[in-house]
Amino acid sequence: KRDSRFGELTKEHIDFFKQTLVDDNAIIDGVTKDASNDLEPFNRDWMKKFRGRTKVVLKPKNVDEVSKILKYCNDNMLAVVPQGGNSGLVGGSVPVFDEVVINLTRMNKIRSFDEVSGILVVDAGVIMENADNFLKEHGHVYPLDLGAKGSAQVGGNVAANAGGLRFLRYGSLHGNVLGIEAVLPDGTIMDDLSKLRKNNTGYDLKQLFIGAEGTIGIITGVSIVCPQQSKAVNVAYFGLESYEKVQQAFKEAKRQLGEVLSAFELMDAESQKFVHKKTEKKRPLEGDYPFYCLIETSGSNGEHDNEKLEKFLEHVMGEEIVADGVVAQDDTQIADLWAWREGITEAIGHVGGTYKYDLSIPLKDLYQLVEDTRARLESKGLIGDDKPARGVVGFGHMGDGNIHLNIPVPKYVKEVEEALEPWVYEWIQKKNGSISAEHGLGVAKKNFIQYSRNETMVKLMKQIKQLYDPKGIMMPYKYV
Ligand code: FAD
Ligand code: 2HG
Ligand code: ZN
Repeated sequence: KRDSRFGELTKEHIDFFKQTLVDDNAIIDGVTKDASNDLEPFNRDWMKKFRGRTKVVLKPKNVDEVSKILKYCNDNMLAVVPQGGNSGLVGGSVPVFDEVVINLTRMNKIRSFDEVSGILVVDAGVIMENADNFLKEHGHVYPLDLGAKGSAQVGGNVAANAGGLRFLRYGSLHGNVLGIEAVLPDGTIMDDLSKLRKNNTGYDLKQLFIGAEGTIGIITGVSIVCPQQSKAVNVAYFGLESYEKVQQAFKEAKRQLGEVLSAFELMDAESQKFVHKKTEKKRPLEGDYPFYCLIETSGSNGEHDNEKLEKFLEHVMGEEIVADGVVAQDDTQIADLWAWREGITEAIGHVGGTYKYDLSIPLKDLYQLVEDTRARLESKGLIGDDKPARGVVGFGHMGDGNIHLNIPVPKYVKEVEEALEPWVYEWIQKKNGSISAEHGLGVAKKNFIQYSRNETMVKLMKQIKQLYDPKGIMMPYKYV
């Protein structure tokens, strides 16, 4: 139900926004005229699962504009949703009712880069692929990579504390983000855009914004440390006969590839079928296997890395840990192999909708959940070509103990949802896992936080929210 404490937008509000954001295309105004078509992409999430009905999208150009409009919203009790590239997968980036959308797209400047330290300072709205391309021109890479890099923004990455495909090597944004500039709901600008690797002067407040999903303020600038681009990158794609062998392969990869290992990703047979159906590309391996892994190495010495990788391959094939494998010979083949992993979400999306669960589970049980889910939906007669669910797919960041359980459906239906929730979350709780490894809670998981956090933790979160956003204008109806 819409919270009646929040004001409804009027012409007067629009006049203020127009005075404050002077550029022509800075406002999509659905209050004084009909703008439903223009507003639609900002109201609808990537999965087409959540849909709001905002009447206004504001696109500020700098931190002062963000500050003025947030203060105004706070003074006038207008609810707010910050929005980046709108690629989030938990419905956080779109309004639930008529919240004001503050979209960061136009804050897209690279502020500075230091080639010696590798520290990049950007506006929050810089698209991650643009950041990565800029960094590559300077011999560096963005420490994060994910399938939505063409639309997701640096600010969105930080707000969601995204993990992605380079996490195994470069770690969490909690370590890589050195500073944040943010605007609090009352308009206060929090300038903590530090460029220091170490800074132990009191509480590290910027950490609260990493993963806060827009609930305590709007991130406008980010300082982030970026690694050198590796001269030698190799990618291999394997087929394996069992999850037991996948675990052995991971152990061997860590043991033998150690410091050059930069990704270890898991894809099950169903995930690869969906990609194949969508792309119709020739599959990397001839045979069919229940599991596939993608391994990437990144190092500074090509000869040394190749030698290591070859030895590793010889070993895992000789010991029959890996049934078959292929190694990319050039950059095109590297991209082609990665597409079998990165393309899964999009390929599955073509079915229509997807029930998505993004979970951390102790490695030994990581795939068991997918099998249990398959058995459960099968026993209820819910999976099949003419059934409500078209499959049960498991893939993810094996190296980080993070699996993505996806159930593609032509239409979102209660029957499937009720079979999955809260059952999946109960399963996770029993294993002491996390119901959100890297996508956040948004609106999708707001009722399930207690499966991964105890009462004391939830209470402390509420206190923090109260402190930063006493009027509760940021992201109402979402997780806190
Ligand atoms: P949005 O979707 O716009 O917003 C995400 C959340 O952050 C929302 O709650 C929003 O309110 C808030 N927010 C956005 N910008 C700001 C800001 N400036 N200040 C405050 N709050 C803000 N995620 C992963 O972790 N790993 C993956 O591998 C991965 N792969 C993906 C692949 C595909 C194909 C897709 C569609 C998504 C994937 N995601 C992944 C999820 C998503 O792309 C990431 O979470 C991404 O970081 C979101 O960035 P965004 O700019 O699109 O943010
Ligand atoms: C990935 O790892 C993303 O590809 C998306 O986090 C996962 O679609 C998903 O469930
Ligand atoms: Zn992921």
